[in-house]
Amino acid sequence: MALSRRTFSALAGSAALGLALGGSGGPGAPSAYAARSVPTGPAPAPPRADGEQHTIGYDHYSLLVDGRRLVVWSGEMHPFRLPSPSLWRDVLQKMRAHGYNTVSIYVAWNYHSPAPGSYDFTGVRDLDLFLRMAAETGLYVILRPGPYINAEVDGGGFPGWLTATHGTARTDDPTYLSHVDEWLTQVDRIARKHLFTQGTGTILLYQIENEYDSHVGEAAGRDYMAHLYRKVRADGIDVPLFHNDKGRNGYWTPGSFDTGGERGGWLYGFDGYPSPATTPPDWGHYGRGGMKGGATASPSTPGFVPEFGGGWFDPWGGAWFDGKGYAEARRTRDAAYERRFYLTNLANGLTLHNVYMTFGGTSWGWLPAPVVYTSYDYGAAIDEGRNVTDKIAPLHQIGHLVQRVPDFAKLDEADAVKAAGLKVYHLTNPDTGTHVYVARNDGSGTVTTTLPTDAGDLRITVPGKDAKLLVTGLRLGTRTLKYSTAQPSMCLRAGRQDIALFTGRRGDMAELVLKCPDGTDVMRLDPEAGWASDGNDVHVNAPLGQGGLTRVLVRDGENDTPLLLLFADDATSVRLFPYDTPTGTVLVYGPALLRHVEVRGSEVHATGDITGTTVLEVWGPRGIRTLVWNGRTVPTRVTASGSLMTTGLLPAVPEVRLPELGGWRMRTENPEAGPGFDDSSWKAADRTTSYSTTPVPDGGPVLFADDYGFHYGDVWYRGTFTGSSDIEEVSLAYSSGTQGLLMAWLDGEPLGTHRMPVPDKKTTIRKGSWATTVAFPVREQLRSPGRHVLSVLVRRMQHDEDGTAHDTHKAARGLTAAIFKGASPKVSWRIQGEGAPDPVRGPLNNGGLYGEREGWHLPGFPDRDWETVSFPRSVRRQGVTWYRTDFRLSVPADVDASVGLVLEDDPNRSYRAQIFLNGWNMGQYINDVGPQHTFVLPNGILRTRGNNTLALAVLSELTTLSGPGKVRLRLWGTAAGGIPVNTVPSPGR
Ligand code: IPT
Repeated sequence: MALSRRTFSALAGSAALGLALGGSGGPGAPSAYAARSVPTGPAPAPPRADGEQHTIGYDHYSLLVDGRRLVVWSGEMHPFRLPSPSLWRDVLQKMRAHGYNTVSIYVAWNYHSPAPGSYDFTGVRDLDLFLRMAAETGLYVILRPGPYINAEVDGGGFPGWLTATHGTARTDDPTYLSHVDEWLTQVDRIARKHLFTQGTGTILLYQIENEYDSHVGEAAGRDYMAHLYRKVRADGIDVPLFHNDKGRNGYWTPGSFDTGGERGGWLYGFDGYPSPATTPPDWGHYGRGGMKGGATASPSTPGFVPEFGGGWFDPWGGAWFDGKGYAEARRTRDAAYERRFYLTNLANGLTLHNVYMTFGGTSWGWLPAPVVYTSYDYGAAIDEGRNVTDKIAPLHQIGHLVQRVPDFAKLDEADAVKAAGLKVYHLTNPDTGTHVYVARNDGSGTVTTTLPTDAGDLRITVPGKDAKLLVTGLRLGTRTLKYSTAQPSMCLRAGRQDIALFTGRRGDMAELVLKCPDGTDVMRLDPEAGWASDGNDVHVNAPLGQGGLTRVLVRDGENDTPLLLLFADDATSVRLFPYDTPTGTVLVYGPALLRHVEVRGSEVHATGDITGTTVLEVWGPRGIRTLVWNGRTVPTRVTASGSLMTTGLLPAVPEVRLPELGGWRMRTENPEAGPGFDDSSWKAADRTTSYSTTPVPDGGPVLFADDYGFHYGDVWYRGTFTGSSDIEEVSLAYSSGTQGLLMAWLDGEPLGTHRMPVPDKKTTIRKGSWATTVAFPVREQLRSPGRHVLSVLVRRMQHDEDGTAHDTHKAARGLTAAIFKGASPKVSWRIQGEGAPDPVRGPLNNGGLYGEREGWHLPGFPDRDWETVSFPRSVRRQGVTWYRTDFRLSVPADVDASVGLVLEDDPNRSYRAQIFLNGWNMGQYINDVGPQHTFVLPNGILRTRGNNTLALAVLSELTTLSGPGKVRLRLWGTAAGGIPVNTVPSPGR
């Protein structure tokens, strides 16, 4: 066993690091630090910006924070997918309460940079604020600023303007690197103020690049990675760096590229998104079953999965993609899926885990990559409306377990164990002697069988496609557990007693045996539990989920620390929240969420959320007598289990009523289609060269929108030519991404619409390029000598990601060529896309529709003279129609209401709508594609106590009638509690 240990300490600058880490030893050379085994012991206290210097080291088993073993249990969320900073804190607190100790975030370059040299980290882009909140919440941060991130965002996070630059991205091309350096300088300037090593924040680890599996064996790739490494170090980032290997191929292990002589500052990580249909893979160090790659590729660093599926993304609906909506993702990757795969990861000795996603959020505006629609809910444990779903149970239980039971930070493989019908993993902790068994059922039927353990044969039941964790010989405070058929989920000391929680499925029978001296006094505090003593051991059993929490108190004369055993099924276990305060640990049972606890003398002040009537019960430091919940003292009594329990039930959430939406006003636009429109302020599209990967058509001109500085949303073209009666047809070639669309007019008369892909799949699109040519016959009355104007609107569905590092984000967007049949007139083109970026809402909020350029989406736009209409609507029109209304909400101040907007209509109608709430582009609804019908309206942008403006920009075709049909507000979740929400500035007109 390799026991070398590396400490990566708080040092500024890479030179000093190189020294401290042992200079320029080659790959595999012994670390400057003597090999020394780090014993199993309590995990470090939850992190904060405490002003102290800290070390972040590691050995083969785990990270070592200030010399203590830390299991990283991290959840991914993207601040850029939640454009209301107050709500970041809500999600972070939910993660902390449910067992996470770390948050992992991407930082998306495109979100912060509207143009080269221009960077914005204010408002909804305030990275500094996010990092402060994470530290205040007591979470470590894994920072992942790319420069490439993938993440199902436009261009994989590359800014639109990068598509129009020279050089191949994701290589060591100097032009590309100069842009990258500019980005990293900006991010690192903020990140270096929040390093855990420096005590100024909680950044623990930092990722460079993302799933980079091209150019691996080439100098272009190695030099690129080396450049990024050195750049980040030169910027003063002194925490361990890492990369997430896409294919578990052993790419980018320590020593695989030049880190400038620095050793010990690089971890190896690999990602995994196994399909629910597969057998969970053995990716740990043990290299079981001949498995190569995974952690075996880097024996000196701890097993690290920077991304492991906590759900999956969903594509557009309709015949082509068949996205089914996120309820389906949450069904196919349900709680049992997470338990089965994550327990396998634990059984593989992995000790750094990140659940991608834990909160998916919203790809609002023009953020989504072509592969996804607006919602990025991901089927994650916390849904897009910020509601905690029942998928949280395994994550909550495992998260608290690995934080509060230190044995899991150091596991060796132990003798093989077999149990009929199950796959069994057997591990031990070499210091404590605890044995760990993960019993996994890969079949679909329930298996009841005998599991031979070192503490004897255990009768266990594991449902199909599920898994169970058992331990023997585990220290529970001052006592020892012989075995348990239920999973230990936490063990803590509250006041003068130890508390241990055991969990399982509803209806399971938990059986456990404690080593206890004769004369042990066992008190069953809830009637469903049973117990017996045989002089040496105490046997306890409890059916799970019969009446909530089951409590059993164990006391004996020789030991003045009682042990309280708690038994809970999944639904009950997620209402148990441990919280460390400076006065000691507090355990709270009952609420839907515990946000914060403070002990002030004999008073416990706790805040959190309640979603249904409940008791509150609190165990804590000695002498607590009063419980103050969300600022109000609640009557309590002291129970036999040593807790304070409310004497009555806390009330459920007050009712929240949402108004009907009415009073719509309507205005049509697209004057650009008319022959008389003045386009003299538009840019002339007359370039002849481009850095796009799409070839410029012979004889030019370049019509690609990116080359004219238009990167997001809709783009208009007007081509003026002198006509002749010979023109029979005009063919328009365009490239748009998945659900793009092109509409054309000649002299103001509709020529037609083409959609990408056509819904019946009969289109001739080259998959991957989303480019095609469409021919429009020109009717006789439009063929005449004299001036003609061809107007074309292209809805672009963002740039491709660049997953393979072949500049696919540079595929053209917009019109690519126009060809006439019957004649070849010389056309002079002008182009217009989005206006100057909205300084508050950012570059991805708007495209180039007339209404957007004129501010029709903004609050306060004078719409009094617009026509009054009511929904449902039935119109036939090619072009853009806007609808606006106002509505007022009065949600009680102490209620967190999550609100969505629902659009529904006859699915045969071909139209789509962009949804603007108070000027913020909350996404795109495509009526005949779906699958998304509900769009989140995030509080902060949504004024829950005030007035709101809703605007819909509807793009409709001639082929069918168009709506909107039914448009309504929907209550997505309510909780009594919540967090204070600051209004997000929403400047109007
Ligand atoms: C992996 C990416 O790293 C991440 O950004 C995201 O795209 C995720 O997948 C899927 O949601 S890459 C993939 C090949 C698994």
